[in-house]
Amino acid sequence: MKKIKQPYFLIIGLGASGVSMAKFLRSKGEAVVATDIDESRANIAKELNTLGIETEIGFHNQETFNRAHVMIPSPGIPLTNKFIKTAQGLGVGITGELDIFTQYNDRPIIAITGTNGKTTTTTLIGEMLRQSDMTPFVGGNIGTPLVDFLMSKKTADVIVAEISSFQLDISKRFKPDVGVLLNISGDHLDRYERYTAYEDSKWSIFKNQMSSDKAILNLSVKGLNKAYGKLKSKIFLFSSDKDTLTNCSAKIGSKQIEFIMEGLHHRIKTDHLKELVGTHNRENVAAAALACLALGVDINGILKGLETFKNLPHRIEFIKTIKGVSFYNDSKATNTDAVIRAIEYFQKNIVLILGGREKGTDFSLLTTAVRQSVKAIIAIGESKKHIKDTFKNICTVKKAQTMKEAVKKAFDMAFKNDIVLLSPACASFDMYDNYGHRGTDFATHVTALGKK
Ligand code: UMA
Repeated sequence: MKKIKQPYFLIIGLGASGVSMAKFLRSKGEAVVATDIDESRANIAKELNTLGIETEIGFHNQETFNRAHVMIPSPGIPLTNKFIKTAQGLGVGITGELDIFTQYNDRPIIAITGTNGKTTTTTLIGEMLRQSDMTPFVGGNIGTPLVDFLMSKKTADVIVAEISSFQLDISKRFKPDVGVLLNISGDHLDRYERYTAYEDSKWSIFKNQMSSDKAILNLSVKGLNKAYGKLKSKIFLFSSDKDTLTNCSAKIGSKQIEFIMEGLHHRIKTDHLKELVGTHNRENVAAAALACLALGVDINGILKGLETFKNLPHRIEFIKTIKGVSFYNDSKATNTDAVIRAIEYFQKNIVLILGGREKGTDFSLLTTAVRQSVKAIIAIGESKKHIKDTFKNICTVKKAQTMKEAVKKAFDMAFKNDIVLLSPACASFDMYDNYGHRGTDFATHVTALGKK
């Protein structure tokens, strides 16, 4: 660190989140230093240098951490990182994107968290608001950092923010006007010492809410009773397996969702929603509609939003049928709960492509669903052996080195009317840049197979 003498913010990691944060703080006149352990971030560092941001790329220097005023780690960097820990021990402050955003934002916020369904629900709320003639800014963990809104010249009636547990872990001040907790199941258990720490992280989305704020909750989330009493905000419940028809709630049936809001009854028919199939999506619809109703949005805009919503890629996405075998890309299913939802949705013979980088994954949680509908598993990625060991006495398990080989082996094992499903229960980073890259590769090999 050559030049900077005054107190500076240290941005750790120059992915999407770090780059935006560095630019934002610099635009506010702050002294900013940024560091990334990956040499390939050198190009983006050059761009930041032109803005007056000093960078250290390809390594981390403890001295640079120790001399910072406040550190801002990217969400993907564990707070147990030794450079961060040492600097914290010396009294260096630490904060994250949510608290910086809270400091500067004056727009109402709908924030959505949960293990699965966050992106779909966030996108759906954005669509419902747009169809109600409102202007939302949709961002957060979904991909566009929240501070991008603060830097843009755009206006918005509402911020719709997808929020991850990693973002919540470092937040002290974030307070959504409407907070949504969709569900909690095992994920990121490589990052959390205990499952309860991950649960607590998810619940913390409500910790700063006041009586005028709203909490949208899945009645079936474990630990609800314990956390419920502590919430200061007004509660709105939804559930697909428990009776919820109290005031301010949604009851999810197999073909419709019923709402009671301050004495008014609404009904949303769901059996025709081809873009939002399965119980998990009906829960997403209920949560999104409740969030909008809680904000005072008219039911007609909500209904229009449902009609115009397009399913997001890599989520039980139909690719192609070849000789009667239908291929589906569910690459976004990066934990066991998401895979169970996909298997339960099909309820027929499935050849499942499973595996990748584990996150403290307990594959045995899939046993019941696999016994019901999976005739064979093709194991890919770093977790191949773990998967083979878990399922070898339950169904046929074959290993594949590449996605091409996995698609070929799956097709060979499938009969007419079977499903080949990529639903990996793992992160993609052992073989790909991200889940999207993995899903696209799967689709490419399926399409090529169809041409042969
Ligand atoms: N890095 C270091 N030092 C380290 C470790 C990493 O410098 O010790 C660097 C890497 O070299 C890399 C950067 O940190 O350049 C990566 O930071 P990051 O992993 O936080 O990635 P971003 O691109 O900033 O993306 C983050 C979120 N990523 C994670 O939470 C892991 C994105 O969520 C989010 O869209 C983006 O900010 C914008 O807000 C992705 C995600 O996978 C989709 N989220 C998890 C999930 O949904 O399950 C939580």
